[in-house]
Amino acid sequence: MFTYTPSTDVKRAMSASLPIVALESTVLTHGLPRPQNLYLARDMENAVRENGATPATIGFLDGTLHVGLDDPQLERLAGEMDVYKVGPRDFATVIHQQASGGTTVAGTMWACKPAGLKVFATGGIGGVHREAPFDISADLQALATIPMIVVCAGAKAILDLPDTLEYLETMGVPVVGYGVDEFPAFYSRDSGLDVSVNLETPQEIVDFAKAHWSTGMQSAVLVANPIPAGNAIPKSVMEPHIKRAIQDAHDKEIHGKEVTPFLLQRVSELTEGKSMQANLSLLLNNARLAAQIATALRNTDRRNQV
Ligand code: PSU
Ligand code: MN
Repeated sequence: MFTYTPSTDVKRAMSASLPIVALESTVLTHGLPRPQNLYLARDMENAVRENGATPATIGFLDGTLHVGLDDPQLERLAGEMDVYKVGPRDFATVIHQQASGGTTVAGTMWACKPAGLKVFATGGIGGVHREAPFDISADLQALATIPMIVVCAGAKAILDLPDTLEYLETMGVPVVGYGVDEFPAFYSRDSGLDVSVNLETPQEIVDFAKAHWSTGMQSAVLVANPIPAGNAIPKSVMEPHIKRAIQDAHDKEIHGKEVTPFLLQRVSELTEGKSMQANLSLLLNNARLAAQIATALRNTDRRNQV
């Protein structure tokens, strides 16, 4: 296993077996404009703390993988202009170049392996892109192979959601709706698509994940937590903006890892910032739920030990 540097808080939480929630950092470096990205990072960390867990925002600074960033480090990563978007294939690049970068969902999950972290909150996972069937986010590969509980608000609505769910089924990743039967679509609570199971409480999610892993399965459990109703934008309102943004990406010949950041930013412009507000709201909502799940997981492990 490779090495990582835990923050003081994370080290303390690890040695006392306290609940920890991993947080990604591509959303900071590539997903949101400044300075909202830094405010969001702090708000997510506070949301985790208020719900009884220790936040571990993960990212690379000068080639070192940090599991938990202290506030000056968070400020630095959120303020850097030219940093990498670090998926699994970019780990060697940033280590070799001693560079900095925000880890994607897949990159963050990979970093959680040596750190032994089991619960992770993000906004929306990557997936299969529309009209580009071979542009499949490495997030799906990570979900297929790393046993963690990942809390999201569904897959980003800019994606092909039916194909994304098909891929997750192929790879043996259960998709849990948190109190819902319908797979949420990031900005919207509706998608017309089914989850594989509807669970109502953090404890139920923990029991479900334990059952999943007791079978020897090594895949993640994906928890889809719908955006709070007050900040949701109906699918019918979002869809024309998303179509327009995808067309713009085509016209501008945006490819590869630039596609997702471009689409998120373009959709935010087209909705006059409403989609960004929705994005912030669902990120906090997921941080809260993940902290509750991490706490339930720790309590369950303690009970099982005695
Ligand atoms: N969710 C957000 N904003 C983001 C992302 C997710 O609300 O910026 C990031 C995540 O880090 C995710 C990445 O892993 O986008 C997916 O990128 P790609 O489609 O290139 O795999
Ligand atoms: Mn891609």
